[in-house]
Amino acid sequence: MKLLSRLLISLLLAAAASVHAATIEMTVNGLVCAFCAQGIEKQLRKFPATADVVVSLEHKLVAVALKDGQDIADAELRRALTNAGYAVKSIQRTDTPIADLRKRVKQAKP
Ligand SMILES: [Cu+2]
Repeated sequence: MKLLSRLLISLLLAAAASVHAATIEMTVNGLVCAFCAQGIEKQLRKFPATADVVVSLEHKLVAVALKDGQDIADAELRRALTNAGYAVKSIQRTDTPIADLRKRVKQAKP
């Protein structure tokens, strides 16, 4: 019985996690300096759904943490980055906490 309820709880947690992505990870070309990174971060923080932003030049990574239950449409993300002068190569929604991404880009080279 204990095992069954534990199984049920883990299934529920897995279902809840898949419903809303916490993080949007984007691969962006054209990032060359810290000034680019700052500009992108500023653009993305304008979205009301943005909770946090991580930009890594080395990894060509731009990540946005979303506020609970909120989202930003792909078209809006592309528009913001294209207007700032960068090319979005991919947009991926993940459950990776932004703190983990921040740690990953600080530690590892791509
Ligand atoms: Cu730059």
